Order: sequence, then C-alpha cells, then structure tokens
Amino acid sequence: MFENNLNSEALFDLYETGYDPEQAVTTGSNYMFGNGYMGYRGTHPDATKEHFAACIVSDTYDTADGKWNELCNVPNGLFISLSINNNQLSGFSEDLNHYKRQIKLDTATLCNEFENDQVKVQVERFASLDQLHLLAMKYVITPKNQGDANLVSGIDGDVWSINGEHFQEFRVSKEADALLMHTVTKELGTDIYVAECTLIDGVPGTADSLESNEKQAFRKLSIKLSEGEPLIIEKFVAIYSGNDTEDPKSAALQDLHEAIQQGYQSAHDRHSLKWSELWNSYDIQIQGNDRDQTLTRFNLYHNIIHTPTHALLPVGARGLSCQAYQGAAFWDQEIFNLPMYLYTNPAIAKNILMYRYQTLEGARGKARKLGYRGAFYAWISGKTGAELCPDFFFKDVISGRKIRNHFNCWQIHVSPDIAYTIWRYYEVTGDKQFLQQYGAEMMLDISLFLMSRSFYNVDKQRYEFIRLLGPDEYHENVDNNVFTNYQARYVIEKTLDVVGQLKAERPDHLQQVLEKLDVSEEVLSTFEDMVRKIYVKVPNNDGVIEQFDGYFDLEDVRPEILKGRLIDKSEYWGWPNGVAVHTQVLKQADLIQLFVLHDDFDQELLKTNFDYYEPRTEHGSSLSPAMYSIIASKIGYRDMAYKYFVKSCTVDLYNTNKAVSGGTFIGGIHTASCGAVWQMLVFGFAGFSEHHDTLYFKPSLPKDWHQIRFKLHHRLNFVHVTIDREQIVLESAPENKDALSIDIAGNTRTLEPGQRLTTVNH
Ligand code: IFM
Repeated sequence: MFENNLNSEALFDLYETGYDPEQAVTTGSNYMFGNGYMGYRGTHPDATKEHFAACIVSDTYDTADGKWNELCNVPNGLFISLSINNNQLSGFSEDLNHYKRQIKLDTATLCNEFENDQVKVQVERFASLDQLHLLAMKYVITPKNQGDANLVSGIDGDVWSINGEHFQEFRVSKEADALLMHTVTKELGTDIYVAECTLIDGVPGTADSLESNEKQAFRKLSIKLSEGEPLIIEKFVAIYSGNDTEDPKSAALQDLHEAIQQGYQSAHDRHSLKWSELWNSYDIQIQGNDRDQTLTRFNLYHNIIHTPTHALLPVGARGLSCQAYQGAAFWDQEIFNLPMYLYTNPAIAKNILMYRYQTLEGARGKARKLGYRGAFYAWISGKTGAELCPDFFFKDVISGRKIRNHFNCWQIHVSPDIAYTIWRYYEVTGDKQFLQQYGAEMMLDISLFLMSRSFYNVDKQRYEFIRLLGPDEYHENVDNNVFTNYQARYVIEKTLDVVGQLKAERPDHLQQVLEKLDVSEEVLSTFEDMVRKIYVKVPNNDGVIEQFDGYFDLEDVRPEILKGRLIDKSEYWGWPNGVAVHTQVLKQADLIQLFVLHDDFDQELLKTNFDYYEPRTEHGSSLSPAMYSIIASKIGYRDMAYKYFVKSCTVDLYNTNKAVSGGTFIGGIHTASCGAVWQMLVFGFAGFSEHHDTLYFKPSLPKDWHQIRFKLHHRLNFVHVTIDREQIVLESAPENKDALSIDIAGNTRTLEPGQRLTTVNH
C-alpha cells in the first residue's frame, strides 16, 4: 500500500516525488500513457525489462510457451539513457536533489523530472492520439555548469515478457535518419517494425557510434554542455505490425518521416486537441473533494487509453498495461467498460459489440467443441473469439500441482451478458439497423446456446442451468446460479422481441438469419417455453435469494476468518480445495451484480440481500466494490456507497489487489474497475437510469461533495446534468432533435431541445 501516492496539483494530474522500486509493476501501470492502439508503461526513460518497461501493442496475439496466447511487448524505441561526466543520471539515481514523475491526464502526457548538482532533466512522452502508431519524447537537459553528456538512444528489443520470448529474430537497419528494428513473432510469424529517430536541437543526431547486438540497437551521442544552455533531444518512434497493414515497414518509416517534418510541439498540440475532445465527452466534474475528482479522472483515463477504437479488437481486462490476462476481453468489456461509452459516445459501444459480431465464429466453434449449439463466447477472447483461457489457469501453490479451473467451459454467463448489452445498446441508442443486421444474429445464436446448455428438469417442469460458475468464481460446479438463470431468461425474452420486430419490419432478413442458424419454429416455441419456465430462485422467508442451489448449506464464515486459514497467502481461494469453496464467502458481487443490471427489484429486497451478501464478499476481484457502491447508493447507504467508491477507485493507485494468484501473474491496470467509476457516479450517486425512453434521476451525493456534472447521451440527444445539494439542473443541447422525457422523484417532465430544467433535489 502506498496511499500517499495520490498527489495532484491540477485536478487532471498525478505525481510522485520519490521512486519506490518495490512498486515498479504498479507504478509503471498507473503512470502509463496510451491511445488504444498501444500502451506504454510509465517507467523511466532508461528503464529496461528489469524495471518492467513495456510497450504493449494491440492485435499482436501470439503464443510464446504453448499455453498463453497474449499480446506482445514490442521493442522499446523510446529508450534513452544519460551520463554526465561519465556518471549515469536518471530517475533511478539515488543522489537526486529533485525527482518527479507525473502523468497529465488531460493530455495523456508522462512527465519526468530529475536533477542533481550538475543538471536538470525534464522529459515528456506521449502516444499520439492523432497518429496512433506514433510515440514521441522530448528530453531536455539544462546544465548547471559545463560538462560532457553521453546519451545512448535507440531501440531495446530485450523486453519484459511474462510467458516467454515472443520473437524469433531481430534485424536492425539504418534507413536514412531512422533506426529500424524488424522482428517476427514465434508462433504466427507476425512482422513487427519499430522505427526510431533521435533529434538534437531539432536535427537528426549523428551518432558517434552505432551499437547493436542480437536484440538492441543503440546510437551513442557525445555532446558538450554549456552552463545554462538547454539541450533539447526529441525522439519519435513509429510502430506497425503485419496485422495493421500490408507493408508495415514502409508505414513505420513514413509515419516517422512525417513526425520529424511536423516536429514535436505540433505533434503534441494535435494530440492534445484530440484529448480535449475526448474529455469533453467523458469527463465527470466533482466539486467538494479534489481527491475524488482526481481519482475519478484517473480511472476514466485508464478506461479510455485501453480501449481500442481503431479496429474491432477486445478491451483487455488489464488493457494494454502488460500481458496479464492475455490482453483479452472478458465479460468485463460489456458489463464494466462499455456503459460509459454507451451513454457518452455510443459509436465506441457499437464498435465493441461489432467486435463480438466479428468473433461469432470463435464463439460458435467453442460451442460446437463442447457439444452445444449456437454461440458460447470465450471466457477470454482475443482477436478471433476462440477461447484463450487455458484449462489450467492457476496452480496449487502448496503442492505445485496444476488446477483444472473451469472458467473456459462452465462460466456461461458471458454469452447472455453480451446479448443483454446488445439489447441495452438498442434501448439507449434506438439503433435498429445494428440490432436487426448484427444484434439479431448474435442474440439468436446466444439463445440457441442457452437452449442447448439448459437442462429440463422433468420432475419440476422447469429449465435449469447446472454445472456452472456465476460471477462468484470461488464456487465452480454449482447449479442454478440466480445471476446466470436470470440473465438467460431475460435474453431469450428479448431475442423473441427482436424476432417479432424483424417479422414485422424485415421478414426476409429474419428468414435468412433463421435459416443460417437453423432456427426452426419449434426452436422459437422452445424459447417461449423457456421464458416461462427458466428457474429463477425467489427470496426465502427472510427475503434472501440463495445465490445457487445449496449455497445456504455451506459454512457461514467471513472472509477475515478464511484469511487466517491460508497456509500460503498467494493460495487460490477457489476450486477445488481453496479456503472459500465449502463456505458462503464469495469472491465478488454476484446477486448484487444482477441488481445493477436490472431495475426490477424493490428496495426492501435490495436492502435485505445487500445486508446478507456484503459481509460475506471478499472482493477478491476488482470488479466487486463498484457494484456494491452502486447498490448501496440505491438503498440509501450513503457512507457504504462512498466507502466502496473509494475502494474501487484505488484498486490500482493503492495497489490493493493480488498481483499474483495461484501462481499466475494478474497484475496491471484493472480496466473493469476503471470503467466502473463512471457507473458508480452516474448510476450510483446521480441515481440515473433509463427505461422506455424516460431518463430517471434519484441522486444521493457523498457527504462532502457539493456538485457533480456530466454529459449524457440518449438517442442522439445530449444532456448536461448538474446535481448539487439543492437542485438538479438538466440542460438539453440546442442541436438535439428530440424532446426528452425526464423523471425526477416521480415527476415526469419534458425537456425540449435547448431547454434548461431546474428541479429541487430532495
Ligand atoms: O472477469 C473477471 C472475473 O469476473 C473475475 N476474475 C478476473 C476476470 C477478469 O477481470
């Protein structure tokens, strides 16, 4: 824990004034910058694999060790190191007078400063939002007296890779002013090109010598320093893989050339302009607590930089912060990352869902392999949608034996979660074209899968889902998990609605889809039967809904007690022998998660179940606290809502979650909790929900907050929402095309385009 890490000057930045090597994995992730195409860890400019330096590039999936298919960490073109009068000087140096590492969230720019008696160094780096393949750096040395500076600047291909070497060969060449490194991935033979140029005072620097070994290509530059005269070094790096373009080499050289022409300042200006446009959509302003403002922006920032928007690619559970969780999508993508986009910039939400459409074949292949019909989406989904989750995800750290986890074959809720999101996307955007053209096929195929995965209990005359995992991953091989069964029923019902819509509006297209998926009339009537008869548990006499069959019979202990039973603190708590397996302790929100997705449950039920499950939840997943925060807001547990808000927002900053579990590295940025910050603020504190074209607000702000302000999208209309203690102000953008229906405390009003509505906040 390093809680004092949260320093902020402007409310858009975060900095540290001392380096802690113990926290290098975490801080490298926290201070990183990126643009959805690549993520560059916020390490020092001369960091190497020992310091967890990395530049993770999207769409470079490859398997290094025969087990983990993951994104590659490509050669580091921004590497630069400095010696003054033969003494190494960097952020790692121990005799510094001044040290600062700062991430400016408004422009996604990493700044480093370090200073000793001889010089002051100021560094800026960014991954351009204007030119996605471009990294840029400005490195300014201000000498306090005369001296000799020796710089090593180039490309370091000896990179940190958590599951083995991904590259089979490195070739270095000099192309005009550029250094070019070409490497090829081991499994798929994907070409990767990294082109680099170093400029001294605006001119490509001539190296005293060029040194390259098997994996590294460095120029050595010796420069005389004069007292008080700053030396400005700029670096540009362009990165392309063979998956980006036919001719990645030319593309990299071309981008590099253009960047040199453009110059650092202009590249940074264009990049910053794009960032201001993004913040215009996504920012949430909080008045009354500066720390919470920065925490919020930190999390929003990470949700943004890890989301690929340039192509149909997954949002990784650790984004582009490292290779953990394989750079691949989980259900996190739809349920945690996407809602912010859905309500602010729905084109990105659509892009995410189109990725699921593009990967339907992978989901179908998985279903077939396991003996089912339809689309069973991968638990861990990379480029193609094929299941990337290995059979043995964790190991028993005591015996060293592998654990056969069943995330890949029993965690079936990912499919209905995707269908649920397709329907939500349609409800919020009204995008019929998407629903009919793409959504319908996905929803039908998911419903087919659910039908073939269900079990009809003849005795009880109901459909059940057995042998599965719900969101709570500590309990594998359970039956009738409420979350899963509820989601399945909901999704099949909505699929039938879509079928009805197509029947009325595009019968030919419906026919085509039904034929393509081999969905007969009989199947459609089975869907109808399922909607009536899927078993969804009801509350017991105390009002508590049992998470799955037999849950109440398990030992009723608390997570703190289980901690005391661990033999090794990195033991996996779940299946088959973990400390939580035979107890009621859950890893993460499960029923509470369901309550976040559906507004069908009354306050009393929410309260009773919150009271029951909250003390039994370990929050072993970073996904969990945010869901508790939202429901706590809804039931008026204001302090609890705030407590979980802070817990969720600081998962990465305070490094609270396990970086290694059951022997597997799962560190890096927790993108799901980053996405969830938006939900805590909007669905939780602002009490926003949307049903049948009406926007509802029921705010409950944390005690010391005076105001929150954000922008919402609904069906191509934008509304500015300002909530303070006394009033709720809604401003409809003048360019809106529709009047909006608004409900505040049971009063429904109409908000015309350009109109402002002020109501009392009770
Ligand atoms: O998807 C989650 C899961 O719910 C809990 N374990 C980690 C996964 C990736 O974030």
